[in-house]
Amino acid sequence: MPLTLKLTRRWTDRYALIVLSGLLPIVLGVFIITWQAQRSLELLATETATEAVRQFDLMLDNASLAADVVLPLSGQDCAQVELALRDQVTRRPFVRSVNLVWDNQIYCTSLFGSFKEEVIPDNYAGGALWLLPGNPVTPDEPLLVYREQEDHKGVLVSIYGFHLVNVLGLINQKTQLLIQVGNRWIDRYGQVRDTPPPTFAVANVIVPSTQFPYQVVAGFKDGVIVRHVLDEYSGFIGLLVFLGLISAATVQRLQKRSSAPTQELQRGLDAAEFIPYFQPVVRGDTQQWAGAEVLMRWQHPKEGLVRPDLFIPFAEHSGLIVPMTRSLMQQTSALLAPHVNSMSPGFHLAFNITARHCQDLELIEDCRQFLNAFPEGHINLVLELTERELIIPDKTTHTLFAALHELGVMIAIDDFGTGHSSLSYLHDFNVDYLKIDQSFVAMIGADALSIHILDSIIELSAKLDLDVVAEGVETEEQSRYLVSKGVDFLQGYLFARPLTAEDFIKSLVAKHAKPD
Ligand code: G
Ligand code: G
Ligand code: MN
Repeated sequence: MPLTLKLTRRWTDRYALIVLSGLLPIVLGVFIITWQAQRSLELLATETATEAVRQFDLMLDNASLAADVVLPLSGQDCAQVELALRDQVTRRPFVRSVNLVWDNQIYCTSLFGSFKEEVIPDNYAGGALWLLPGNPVTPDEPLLVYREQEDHKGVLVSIYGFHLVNVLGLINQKTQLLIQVGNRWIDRYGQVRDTPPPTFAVANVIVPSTQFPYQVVAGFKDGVIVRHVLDEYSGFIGLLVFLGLISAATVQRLQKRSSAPTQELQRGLDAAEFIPYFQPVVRGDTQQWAGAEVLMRWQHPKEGLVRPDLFIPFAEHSGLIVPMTRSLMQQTSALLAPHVNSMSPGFHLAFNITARHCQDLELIEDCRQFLNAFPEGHINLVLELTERELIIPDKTTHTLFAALHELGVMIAIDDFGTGHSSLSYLHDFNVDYLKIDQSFVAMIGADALSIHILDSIIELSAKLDLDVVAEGVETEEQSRYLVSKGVDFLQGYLFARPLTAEDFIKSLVAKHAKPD
């Protein structure tokens, strides 16, 4: 059943739209928050690393000062300078030991006095810094050694690793930090490693010192953004959810409102509130009833009788116009078939159709059923196509109009002169009648210039061999003029207003009994 399928799809589409409109503010908001969180974490990492570099530079400044003081003493006898070395250790914060070097040999230390050990310059990053996990004196205590060298003279100043670890752990608990010296690094857990240092998953930042050959790496572990967002923006997330709900509710209400006219039309259709009115069309020469145009009215339970201009556009938009016209045709045949003898053979019954009717072939069956209700050939079924909305000829319309023609259905162009149909259009749709729009009829007696337009339309239809119906005939003068121009059929208040079925049938029967 295609109808149910269509309805189901529409329902899910509508549901999806509501969900989407609810999610949109949340997704957008979370996207912005995440971006913001990423940026603020990058900022925090940079600040933390920069602060760490400042602190390490401060420690190394002390080492450098101590080295500057004792470097000139290198080469002198250890016993004579030993005290000067110890003096620096006491004086300079962070400094653990000061050692004198001659020709890359340690020969005097603040700790032991005379001493002998080789210095391997390649161990030192930039020739100046060496990070080591411990030395023979304290094998488990990391050390940072600062080296100065001038010709044969040299100084090594060691700094407690404890101070480094302290800085790495204390500046900012949230940020992961490590200091890298050459190919070795140490983090807050105090282990010196010589594997490549880790790259942090979030906001990995590297800040090198401008004074000494080392760098600090900062960043965060995976998952920190989610935690950061939850910690810092939980109120905002609540607001986003609230906005999402409002947005979804608004869309739902708008949808309800936009589907309200359609629902109301459907209800009217189910309740058979769309009923036919009939406006007679008379012959130009004899003024006898030649047929009638069927006009739809909405017998609304609250609004009363509603004119079609007010609801046809909605009916067309929703596609309900097709079942509504079908209902109109069924009611008309049921009402008029019993009185077929009061209608002369060839009596016209005209229905208005729209572009929507021309999108598929359903109309053929509706017309066949209508004609089957009457004795064969007695009734001329006319379909009026308004010129205001052009139908694009394609395979479907071609099949449709060929089949209608086959059935003997006639086609009239309604409101002719107000649109823009080309001559090929008249040919494509097998047009039999032109209905001249009432605005042109109203020009009769008004001014001489505009009457030429009316004349031209009448002449054109004669040349094209099309019958003409003039609409909106309200005065005797208009009627006379149109007849003098050879217009075949007239319709308008002068002859009859649109009538209820009851009045129309009454007149029809009376006219038949006593033809005028
Ligand atoms: O009926 P009334 O005289 O108010 O007509 C107003 C407009 O509504 C006219 O343009 C007429 O063509 C259109 N109309 C009336 N009945 C129908 C109908 O059954 N179907 C369509 N599509 N238009 C109609
Ligand atoms: O389908 P169409 O657009 O032709 O619809 C005819 C419209 O013209 C309907 O609204 C009908 O009520 C209206 N009508 C019919 N006769 C007259 C008339 O003599 N004068 C005016 N003003 N309107 C008319
Ligand atoms: Mn019409």
